[in-house]
Amino acid sequence: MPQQVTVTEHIILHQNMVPKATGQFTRLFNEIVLSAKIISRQVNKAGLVDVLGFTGDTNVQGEEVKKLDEYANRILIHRLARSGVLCAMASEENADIIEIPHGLPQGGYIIIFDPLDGSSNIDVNVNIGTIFSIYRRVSPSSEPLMTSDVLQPGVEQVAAGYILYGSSTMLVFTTGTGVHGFTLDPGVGEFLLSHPNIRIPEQGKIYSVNEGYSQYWDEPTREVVNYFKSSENNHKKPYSARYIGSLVADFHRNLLYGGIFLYPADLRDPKKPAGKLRLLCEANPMAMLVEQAGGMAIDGHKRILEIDPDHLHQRVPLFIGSRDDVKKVQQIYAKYNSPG
Ligand code: P6P
Repeated sequence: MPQQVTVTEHIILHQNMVPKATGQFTRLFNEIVLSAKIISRQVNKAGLVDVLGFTGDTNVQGEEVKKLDEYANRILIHRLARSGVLCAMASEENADIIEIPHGLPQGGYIIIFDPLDGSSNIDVNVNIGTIFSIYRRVSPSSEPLMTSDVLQPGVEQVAAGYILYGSSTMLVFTTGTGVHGFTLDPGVGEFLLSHPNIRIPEQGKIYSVNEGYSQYWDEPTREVVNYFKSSENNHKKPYSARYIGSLVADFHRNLLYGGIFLYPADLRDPKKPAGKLRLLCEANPMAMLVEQAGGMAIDGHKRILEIDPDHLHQRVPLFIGSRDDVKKVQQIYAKYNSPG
């Protein structure tokens, strides 16, 4: 009989090994797990809206399901606020920091999340995901919360992960001691350990980028992508192109198979010179995961986790995946930035 370890058991086991653990983190994580189960149930109904509508099912209304990212956002804010261990939250869907409602107990953690990344794909049944990033408060709890408590560099994350809603629902996360994957058994309603100690291959055979924007790329980005498409790379033949247009799905595949995901800066939108992906709720959590799995994540030059955030919805170029592939990107960009 295979050893069945639930995510709750796994967290308690790991937290028991953390000196001075108070149980606060476990309570926060349990609310993430509950939110994941609730969102998974709703995401998996999305395709049944018309059918359910004919049966008079009042649980799922078209506008509610079509607005699945708003639904996921509401669920996460409601559940996480009731963990009793947060002093603030931030969401990709909310312009400003989310205060904990008065009357609810607070604690020393901050969570930043993208409630349903890639949600535009739900109508065509493409995998989508929730991404989260957890920090400890820096300022004294006796003082008012500081913006600097939320705008911390990625190296300060205490945990990061994602929930992938696809052929099965998976929870993949790290608390700084490796990356572990759990698959939801809907019959039991538990996330069971299915991918212990995930390691990303040091070199991949896949590159993931939206080549539709190639006319907007700068010269180093063009050289980087041509390198992976050529036969003059470490692989001695062209890498396979795989791009779903859903960060969590593209990242998850490359994490398990090896490869590199690129969302470079492009000249398409002068208001978004740094590309589309957000530092705090997308790049940082994925960067912590990939480094914990033996990979790398850079903005073309510097380590994503060492970027000091300027503002909540700051965007960054992202090159993330197998260590040797990301190192190659760094070498090519360095050529264009070396003095002289
Ligand atoms: P593009 C989804 O909208 C998302 O934020 C990520 O999940 C995905 O990687 C990216 O945008 C896709 O962007 O510009 O290629 O459609």
